[in-house]
Amino acid sequence: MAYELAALPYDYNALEPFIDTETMHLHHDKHHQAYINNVNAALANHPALAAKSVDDLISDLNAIPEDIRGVVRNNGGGHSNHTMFWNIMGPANAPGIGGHPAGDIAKQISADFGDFDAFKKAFNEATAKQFGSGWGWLVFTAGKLKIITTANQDSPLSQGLYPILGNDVWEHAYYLKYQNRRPDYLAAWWNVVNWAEVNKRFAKAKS
Ligand code: MN3
Repeated sequence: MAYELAALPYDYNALEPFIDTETMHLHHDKHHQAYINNVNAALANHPALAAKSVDDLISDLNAIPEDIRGVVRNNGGGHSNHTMFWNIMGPANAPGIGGHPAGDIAKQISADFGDFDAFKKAFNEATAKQFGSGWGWLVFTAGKLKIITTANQDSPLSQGLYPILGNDVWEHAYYLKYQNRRPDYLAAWWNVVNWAEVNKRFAKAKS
């Protein structure tokens, strides 16, 4: 079964003014679609691998033949990461979007980082420093939340870590609106985080 691009769970303009409509069209319709096309092409002669969910696929890179492993890591990672990314965001100013987190994730953030502002600062600083293209992530390991970054489209899943949330700092994610001002993009992004979805992912990370 070839992977397919799901529609965004909101309108292309729903994240304005924090993420602009044109960026959302290019990012979802062109970049995410390209990752899907590339991983599908790599798996064309590997039906058993293609039958896995993309998250299962990239959770076990050693199961992938060496001649396609790099392509699958990059493009399967791209598909998984962007699927997560669209779903942990929501329409700006809608209830439960942006602002302060609620629920279990709010309590765990307070326990591990002191408060939400300290957590945001730590996440933004770590992610701003990711050299070149990559992602900033929140994971749960050894009973604690941890901020990590990865290069390229590498997923925490490939390290045995379930991503609770992640922000894309490839230039394609922000350059049209923010140009070289990655820290401004990082600061604005929190306005569109869907905390209900993040709480769901936190529950899964703990299970
Ligand atoms: Mn991207």
